[in-house]
Amino acid sequence: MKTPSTPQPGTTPQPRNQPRSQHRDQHRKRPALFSGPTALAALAGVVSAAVVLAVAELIGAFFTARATPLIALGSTFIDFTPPWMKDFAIATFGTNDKAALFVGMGLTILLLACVLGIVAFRKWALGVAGVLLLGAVIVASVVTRASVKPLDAIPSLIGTVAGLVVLRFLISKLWRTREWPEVASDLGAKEPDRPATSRRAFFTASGITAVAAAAAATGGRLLSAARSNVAQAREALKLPVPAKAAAAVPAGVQSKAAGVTPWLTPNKDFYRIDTALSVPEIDAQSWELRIHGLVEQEVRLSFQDLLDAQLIESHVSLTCVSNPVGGNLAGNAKWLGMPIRDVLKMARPKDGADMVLSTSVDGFSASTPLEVLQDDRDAMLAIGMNGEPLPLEHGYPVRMVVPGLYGFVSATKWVVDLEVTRFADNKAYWTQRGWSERGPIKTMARVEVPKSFAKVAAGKVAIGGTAWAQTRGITKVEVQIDNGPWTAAVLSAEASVVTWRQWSFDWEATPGPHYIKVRATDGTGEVQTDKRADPVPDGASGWQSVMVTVE
Ligand SMILES: Nc1nc2c(c(=O)[nH]1)N[C@H]1C(S)=C(S)[C@@H](COP(=O)(O)O)O[C@H]1N2
Ligand SMILES: [Mo]
Repeated sequence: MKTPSTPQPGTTPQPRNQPRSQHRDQHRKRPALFSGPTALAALAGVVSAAVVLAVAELIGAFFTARATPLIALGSTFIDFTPPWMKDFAIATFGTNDKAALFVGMGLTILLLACVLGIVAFRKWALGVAGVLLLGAVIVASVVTRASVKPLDAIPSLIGTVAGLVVLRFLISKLWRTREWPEVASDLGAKEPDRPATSRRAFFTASGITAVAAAAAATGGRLLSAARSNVAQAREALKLPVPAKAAAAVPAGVQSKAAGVTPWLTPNKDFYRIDTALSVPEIDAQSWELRIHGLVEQEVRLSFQDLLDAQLIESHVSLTCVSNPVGGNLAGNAKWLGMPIRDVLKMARPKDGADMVLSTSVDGFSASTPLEVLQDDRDAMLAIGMNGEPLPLEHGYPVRMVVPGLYGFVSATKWVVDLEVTRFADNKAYWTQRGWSERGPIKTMARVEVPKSFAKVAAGKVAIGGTAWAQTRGITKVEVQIDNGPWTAAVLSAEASVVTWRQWSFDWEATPGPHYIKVRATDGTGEVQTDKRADPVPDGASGWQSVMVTVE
């Protein structure tokens, strides 16, 4: 029975009828915070949790499981992310949002493990129930991932059992620790036949288990990496020569201002945004794209079909809807692929269809207007990026690239399914989470040099940056210093209306604080709006303003 009024962490339950004086006595003898039974029970919980994850990781390597517990839990969490939280995560952590998620998850698991350890120490059955509940949550999140087989639950199941065994082993040591006679006489009575033990023995057992868990996790990781040959297959892949080469890039596409981002984004610097906590590894040989739905003829394409098709190559800038004004979630690359138009010609969409829902192997989906995939903007099923096979994190072996639309409604990576359908009948991944169903890219101009809050020397200062309005093109960029007149910047050469365009502006800077504002005009003559909008639901807008100090 528990003390009725003052439950004390670090002490064991006392009989209600104990005299008051003894109660106070007990209080004085309370073991230190980090070495008392409660703290050690928490430690036992943490070690057991590590065992759950490590064993699942190791077993998962033998299964080539698609989702181990951490990945599955994180992915499920991401799927429940409301738009404001995605927006907040990207605004706060940028493309490190996944690392932040892992840290957050790690802390949550740590806390839960401590609590479960303490509960198990005080009331074993309750602790077991808690662990089983958690195991069920893990298994549920594993088996509900896209393209996961029921057998993928086995690593998590075995991990949970292993964790329980370790928890019982460690907790039973605590029950019998002779440094706490009051524990030994109360909880220790659960195991009357077993000999007393010591705190030291507990620490040794915990330490050995923790080291074993770390070794199992590392071994699992290494084994998974060794068993996956997708990266090698990608390295070995020779891209075919396109039937239609990319238009030559004119001289002078790069901004004259030093420090502006390269016009062509190298693959390794290309921003990455997706919901995938572990990059899907798809074997190109077994990859297949199914085109179905409102079509006369269902079509299946193999990777070889793509290699054999009439491929085109073109420079296209991608932009993320989550990009804030002045942000860097945009990139420009040379893509190689098969026009989606040609694929749709084989399938022959039926009347009434107005959308293609593309789905990735891991369950992301995008809704793209059918006519956008059929017009002459050359939307493609891309297999190459800047002369290389797609990097794994950018969609290997096949992704969509659709000029003029934000990625969330068009740029499906690891794409495996195209369903010809109607906006009225189907909603894509982010649309279900509060973002819009369509996403044409808004006209945007960005100042890249000088940087916000930079200190620059008085005299001639080169301002420069990038602007984009894919499919409409950029025809003018203007700069405003403080409240002066809007003045035209020097535009760099334009490669095409589907690539971004850089600019520069020579400024005679005078000492003091100054604000630099920029705005672009697109090919239809429309000036970029100054109306501020957040990324949610269909993209940020407004003019970027950069404060600099001239000395
Ligand atoms: N499978 C999959 N494809 C995806 C996404 C995703 O989460 N999963 N995100 C989309 C979004 S929001 C953007 S902006 C682009 C980014 O492509 P990148 O990472 O190659 O730059 O991919 C799109 N394709
Ligand atoms: Mo995006």
